[in-house]
Amino acid sequence: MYNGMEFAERRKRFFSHMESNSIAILTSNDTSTMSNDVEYYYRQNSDLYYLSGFKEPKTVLIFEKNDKEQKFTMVVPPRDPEFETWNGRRAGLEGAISIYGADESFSNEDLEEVLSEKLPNYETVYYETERSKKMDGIILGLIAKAYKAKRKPKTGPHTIINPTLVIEKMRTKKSAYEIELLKRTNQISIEAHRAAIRETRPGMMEYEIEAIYQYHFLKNGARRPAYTSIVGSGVNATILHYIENSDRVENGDLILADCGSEYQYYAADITRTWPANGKFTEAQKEVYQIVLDAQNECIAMCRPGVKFSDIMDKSIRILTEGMVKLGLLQGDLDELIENKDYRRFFMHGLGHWLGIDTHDTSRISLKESVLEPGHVFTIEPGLYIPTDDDIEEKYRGIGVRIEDNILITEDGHENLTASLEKEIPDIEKLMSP
Ligand SMILES: [Mn+2]
Repeated sequence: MYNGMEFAERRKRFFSHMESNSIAILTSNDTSTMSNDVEYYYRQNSDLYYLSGFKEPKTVLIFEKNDKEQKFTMVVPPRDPEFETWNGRRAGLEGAISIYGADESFSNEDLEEVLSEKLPNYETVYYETERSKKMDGIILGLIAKAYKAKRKPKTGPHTIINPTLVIEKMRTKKSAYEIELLKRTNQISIEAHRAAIRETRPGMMEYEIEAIYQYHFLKNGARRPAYTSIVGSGVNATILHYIENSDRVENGDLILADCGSEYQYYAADITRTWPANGKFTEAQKEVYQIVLDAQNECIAMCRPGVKFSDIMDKSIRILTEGMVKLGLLQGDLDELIENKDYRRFFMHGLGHWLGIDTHDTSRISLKESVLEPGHVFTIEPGLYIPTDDDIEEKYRGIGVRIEDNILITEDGHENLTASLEKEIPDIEKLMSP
């Protein structure tokens, strides 16, 4: 259901962040060809979507802020009965106003004309380069032309600001409406994970497990995964972004599945690791419990006012202690941390923002942020043990990652994926016939 009020509220806030006498121009992502006339599934530019809820390609949003007004303009593909018969419905110029709340709308066939009338009137231009080469040419051309025109007094555009920096700052704080969508996409993904864990048997192919996720995502209205599903068995679990998913699951393997749905443009990002035959070996238990302890302790730290880097440091300390305990590393704990020796077995960050994108608002460093209510991010420690000769044989090729999605609340946090089993007895129970 399209929530017009929500998007209007976001635009109001975006206007309030814009400098006086400025214009913002946001361009949709280009479509992309898979082969001949078959296109990849189209996904809107996340910032454009955030401010409009509009999903069609070949669209431009224009925000004008001057002494007299704040005007929101949509330049969209016009209605076209023949095109729509082949390719689906369009909102058109009328829908842009009546449904999407534009103050005015134009056909994208008139884009250059619309921009050449508006852009020279503003000093500051919010525009993200390199999203569309064609738009880059138009915008930079118009700025150059306005400059050459030597208007008196000179008031033409002279500053370009990347709007993404402003919008991403807004996007890190989720509204009540966004939190509802994040809860829904997480619930869908939790059910998918639970089914995958329960239905796993030695001898299955990794892609059969991937299929369980796809089925549950689609069946529940999440039309696609938020990212390419990672299902690695055995030593494949030690490859961080293993997406081939084409090996046979052997008895005695651990399976690491990092899979999340996208529901109404909101991503879930969950990882679980479980034994193919339903029982962890002692060596697998040892490694798994270290990662789980690190994850549980880090989640317990999540509350407003805490620096994410402190949580990250905590995870590194617990994991490095574990590496020493397993004999993977030898020496003084502080020195091992100082020298980053742990990176041989834990080589990625502890988490990332989550929202419309799986790796949400990536220009804003989570690591350098102080947590606030409305923040949503992942906590995902891991241990990845290579098959090298210097490692005790029973630990070779074990890969474990456990990932939950955390919302910061007024007085602490809510783990949006808490109901999905991760304690060893709970996973073994879930898998028992
Ligand atoms: Mn993640």
